[in-house]
Amino acid sequence: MQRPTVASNEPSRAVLLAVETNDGGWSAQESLAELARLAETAGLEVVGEVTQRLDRPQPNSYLGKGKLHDLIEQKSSLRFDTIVADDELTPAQQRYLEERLEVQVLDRTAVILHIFSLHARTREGRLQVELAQYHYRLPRLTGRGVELSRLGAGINTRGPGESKLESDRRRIRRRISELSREIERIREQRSHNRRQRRSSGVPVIALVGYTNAGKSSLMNALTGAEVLSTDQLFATLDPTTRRMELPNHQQVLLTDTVGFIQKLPTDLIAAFRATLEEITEADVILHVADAASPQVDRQTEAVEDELEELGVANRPRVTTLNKVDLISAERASLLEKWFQEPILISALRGIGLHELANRLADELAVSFIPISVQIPYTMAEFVNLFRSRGMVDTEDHRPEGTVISGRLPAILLPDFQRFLP
Ligand SMILES: Nc1nc2c(ncn2[C@@H]2O[C@H](COP(=O)(O)OP(=O)(O)OP(=O)(O)O)[C@@H](O)[C@H]2O)c(=O)[nH]1
Ligand SMILES: [Mg+2]
Repeated sequence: MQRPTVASNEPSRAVLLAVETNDGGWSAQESLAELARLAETAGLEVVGEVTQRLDRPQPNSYLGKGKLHDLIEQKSSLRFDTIVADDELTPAQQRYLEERLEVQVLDRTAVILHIFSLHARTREGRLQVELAQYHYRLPRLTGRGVELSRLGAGINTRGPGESKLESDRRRIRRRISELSREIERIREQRSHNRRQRRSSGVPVIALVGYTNAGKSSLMNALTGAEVLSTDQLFATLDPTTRRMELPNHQQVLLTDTVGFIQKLPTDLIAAFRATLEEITEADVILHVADAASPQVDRQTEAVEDELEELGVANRPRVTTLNKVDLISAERASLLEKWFQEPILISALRGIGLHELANRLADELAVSFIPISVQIPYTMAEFVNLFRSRGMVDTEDHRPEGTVISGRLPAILLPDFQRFLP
């Protein structure tokens, strides 16, 4: 499924393309710098960049015709064999660029998918990436085949292009449904494991953050785990969970998983649904922001958008500003105002970790909501759930059922709503 030229030994020479839209978000320059890092992580050699100011990308050609003409002029001097657009290209844009420039045409999504395929370690991770790649490829499979099939239809024949295209499509659709079934099986296994973890009564804290913010480094610093942490985008794909003891001796589980990035297509997030459920079921979200990144504010917006998308924007949250060893005191105090009660840490140098652990303990305590419920004897499993996941103050056995007063993690409240007096 990989585009062979990306994976071959000679690195492809790539020119990056971006449209500056003035939408108040990332500047094209910043976004291109990030795309360059993505491209390099994917094994491409970046040999040039082109940006153009437009209201929006051209529907058929992405960049304007004049810019493309300039680019064609530069083909022999830059010797590029690949272009990478900073936005997801429509199949029509991709086809047009391929025909005009006669080079490999990639976009941000294709590059991210390629990195994912290089970094997936577990069977689940690999299946999810493969599924996302097929979803990406299916509408783009047309290529020249579309013209052939259109021509063929006109004179009522079935050209070789069409039948090949159709059989490729069928094969991909079949594989997509196989993969979806398999991933669903793994997802059930994962949610079974999660339920078991839950019934063990240990709260879960999920690390989230922009890619390269230092989630895995923090995981390692807090738990002694040995998750790979490197100066690369999307070093981590597969989730890892480790036990950790807070200063009040409370045991918690810490989960490290895939990072976020701006312009991450929803399809891609959907493919990682099973993995991201580790986040959606956490009691507390531990956001790691990279204080040393000049784009930390926009990176945080991208993270907020994803958390919103995952439906966990209101989950109890602790925010850390990582890599404070790299920033000045002035910048630190500025950032402290911008974020909500952040904890300044350095995962690498071990700064602020004790304060962080204390804050996590506090947050877990307040994320437990006081509640009194009456549970009928026919639904005794909820009594067990309360005992294992909540904190019971009093438990009383009455004719109508078990009356429990105590505190429950906010995330479990909906399950107990029906037992309110
Ligand atoms: N100076 C400094 N570097 C840090 C700190 N924490 C992490 N890093 C570096 O930042 C880079 C990224 O760290 P990771 O822990 O891999 O980041 P991540 O958030 O897990 O990234 P992905 O898994 O790729 O999304 C590595 O080179 C780390 O050594 C810190 O506190 N100070
Ligand atoms: Mg990581």
